[in-house]
Order: sequence, then structure tokens, then C-alpha cells
Amino acid sequence: MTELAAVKAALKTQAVETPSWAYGNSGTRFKVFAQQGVPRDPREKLADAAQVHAVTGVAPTVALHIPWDKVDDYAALAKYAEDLGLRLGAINSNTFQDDDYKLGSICHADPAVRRKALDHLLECVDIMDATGSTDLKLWFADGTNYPGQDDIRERQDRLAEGLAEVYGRLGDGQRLLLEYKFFEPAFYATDVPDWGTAYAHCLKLGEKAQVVVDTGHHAPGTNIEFIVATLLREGKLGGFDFNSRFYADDDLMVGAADPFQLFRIMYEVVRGGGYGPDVAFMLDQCHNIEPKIPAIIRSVMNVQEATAKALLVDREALAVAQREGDVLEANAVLMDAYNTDVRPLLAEVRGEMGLDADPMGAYRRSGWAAKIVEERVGGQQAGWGA
Ligand code: PSV
Ligand code: MN
Repeated sequence: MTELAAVKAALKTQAVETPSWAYGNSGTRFKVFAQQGVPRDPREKLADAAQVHAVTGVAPTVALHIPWDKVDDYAALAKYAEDLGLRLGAINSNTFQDDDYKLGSICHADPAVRRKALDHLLECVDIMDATGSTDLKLWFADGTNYPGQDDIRERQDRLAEGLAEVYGRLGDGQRLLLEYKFFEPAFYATDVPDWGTAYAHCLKLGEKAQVVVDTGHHAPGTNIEFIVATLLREGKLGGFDFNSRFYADDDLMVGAADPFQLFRIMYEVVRGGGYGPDVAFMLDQCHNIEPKIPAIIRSVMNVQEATAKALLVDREALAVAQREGDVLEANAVLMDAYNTDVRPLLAEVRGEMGLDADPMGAYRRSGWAAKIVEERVGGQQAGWGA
């Protein structure tokens, strides 16, 4: 196989998971702007996700958030997804929207609150059993706002105890993915603030526990690709929540704020052997002011473009320059790949996959946007938090 053929083959196997909540309404604490045609239940979210997969060919799974996507029959929902050509992906837990969780969930000082949160997490594993999902994605809003508010060390002990119980409930082929975030909603000390804390807990738990890197969950200027390289080296990178940030956890389209950073991350993924089924490439985004389905299509394309560039890096030339200490040449090799216009290559790949070369145009021409505006009237629109 020529090198270009190998790059194309790799691009065809790509899988980007889209989040059910990105199809619903979302906003800031100032305003949630409702959009016409927005899904009213998990099935309608899946129907929208099927449109994204139909035009990109690389978005075959959808992440669910519980209880936002609560249904009576999860096996039936999985079957519905299958009929649409999709599969249900990671099950995301939610221990942050109940009044009981004001001072935390599995790190709370009150054992009754910890029990309630743990029961929810165990319920999420039951849901995985029904849907066939392999990944349980845990993010905890737990933390404190003021020094002295609670014992930082004890909160870690409670966290470890809770995680161990959930870990023990995992079946064969199921994983626990622990996500970190440096602040918000807690403003002083978050209980899983960084990759080091997530890594330490996952290491203790065992092989089925891995770290999730949400690209929006770092302080400005953080070298995320270094974290990615390190986690891959340790065999502990479970996946990504892709999005973009300008200021904090903005949840904008991946690749919108800093496409160069996305390329650098994808290069470390490729270089570190993480491009494959063991690392989950998920989006975690909110489309507050832009139309949602096209924004998700654009996001998937942005990930594809960064991946194509990463795959195009001349690794041999790079290794030679690095070995020779040729700083400028090494940097030039990397930048050559980054500066390649990969859109024609991806258009070719899509053609070979039997897809339209232009996913955005294909969606526009499909008539789906007008159809859902016409059909989805009445009922309660889905939204972030519902
Ligand atoms: C927290 O900010 C987070 O990134 C977690 O992944 C949540 O589950 C998700 O956002 C909800 O959008
Ligand atoms: Mn996330």
C-alpha cells in the first residue's frame, strides 16, 4: 500500500461519537435560545445523529446522558438506533443537577448523598448492559468554594471508595472513563481537577479505568498534547471530549478556536498508537447560537481534517531531524503537514466511501432541516439539562 493509500484507509476507519445533548437546546446562564425543529426526545436526537452519520460516514455512535435521555426501555432505544444505522455509545452520568448535590455527590460528607449518587452510577452500568455500551463516562461537579469548607483529603478518600464500588460492578468489556475539569461549578478546589488526579485514581482501580481528556477543561496555555502523550504512554488514555475554548469551558465546535492545537493533539494520538478503537473520540459540545446539526457535521469534519494532517506527518523525516538536533527542520516537517490543505484528500476519501464530497452541502440539500421544522411542533423541546 502506498503511503497515501494507508492514510486514506486510516481515515475511512475513523469514528467520532456525537453527544445526544448537542442536538438539544442549550445556552448560558443568561439565556437559552430555542431553535425550531429541535428534538423532543432521545429518539428524535438519534434521528438527527443519523443525518450526521449519513453525510460524514464517520459518526456511527451517539453518547447518552442520564437522566437527560431516560427512557423506559433502553434495549428498544438501542434497537431504534441500530435501525437508523447507529449504535449507542458512552453512558454519561449526571450527579450535578439534583438539589442534594449542592455540596457534592460521591465526595459529599453525608453518606446518604454518597449512596444516592452511587446508586445513580450503578444504574448507569445497568443501562450499559441494556444498550451494549462499553463506556461509562464519569464527570463529577464535586468540589468546594471556600478554603476550609470540607476536608480536601477526606473527599479524595470518599471519591476512591465510590469509584471502587462502581468499578467492581463493571462487566467484561466495560470501562470506566474518568473525566477531569479544573474548575466550575466548584471555584476553590475541584475533587477531580486534573489528569494527575484522574490518573492516580484510575491506576488504583485497575485496567478498566481510564482517563478522559475534555479539551475544554484546562487552564489557558496548557499543553494538552503533552498530557495526551503521557496518558498514552501509560496506557491510560480512554478517550476525548472534544470541543473548543477561548476562555473557560466554552463547549464551542472542536477546531474552531485553535485548529493547530487539535492537530498537535491528533499527532500525539497517531504517534502514540492511540488512533484506533481503544480511544473514544467523542464530541462534548453545545450549539447555543448556531444551527445544531450542521455545527455537528462541521465539528466531525474539523476532527477529520486534523487527523488527516496528523497522519500526513512524515515521521521518518521528523525522526531524522530530531536525531540530528535540527530544530528548524523538525519544526518544518511538522508544519508542512499542518499547512497541507487536506480538503481535496478528504473529498476523495468520501467519494471512495460512496458519500457526497461535501457533507455540509449534502445535508443542506437533504431537506432534513425543513422537515424537522415542519414535523416537530408541540411537545417539549430537549435541552441541556432535560
Ligand atoms: C462537564 O463540563 C462536562 O464536560 C461533562 O462531560 C458533562 O457530562 C458534560 O460536560 C455535559 O455537557
Ligand atoms: Mn466533557
